[in-house]
Amino acid sequence: MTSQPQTRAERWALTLAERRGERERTPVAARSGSNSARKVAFGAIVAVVLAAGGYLAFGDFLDRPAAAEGTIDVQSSMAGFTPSEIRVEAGTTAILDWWTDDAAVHLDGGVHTMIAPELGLEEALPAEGRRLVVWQVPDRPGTYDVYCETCCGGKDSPQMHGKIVIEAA
Ligand SMILES: [Cu+2]
Repeated sequence: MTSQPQTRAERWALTLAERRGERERTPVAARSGSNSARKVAFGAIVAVVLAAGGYLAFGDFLDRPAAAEGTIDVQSSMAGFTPSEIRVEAGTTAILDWWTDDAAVHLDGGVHTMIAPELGLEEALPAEGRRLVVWQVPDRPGTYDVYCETCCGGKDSPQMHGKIVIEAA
């Protein structure tokens, strides 16, 4: 007696059964293995994207050398001065380590400024620049206004004002 299927329908049934059997024989471990390989690949891509984003967000900051010793770190940006309150000692020489990441296109004349007429301060900082401002602090303790007049509305914008606090020596 033969076990060969005789009809077309029987042959099809056999073919389908073989295919089903093939799928079932494929080890579960292999299938989930390729699945976790995909997860690892996805995780790696996510990690690379996050790292690149982090570098773009903080790279400039990380590359920037720390403020020189004895200097006061001051940043100018569209948010104004950071810190917004600069503390110095009366009658001393203060050195401001002044910097900005802003591009020239956002700044009138391509500079941020630092202006405190009462204190004899009138300085400019080129876009994406950094410079030291050596300043002889008057012997007049008190709180003074300082502002930038070359961006974001300048003197008329409260945002562009900071404070200089001169402390008694
Ligand atoms: Cu400015």
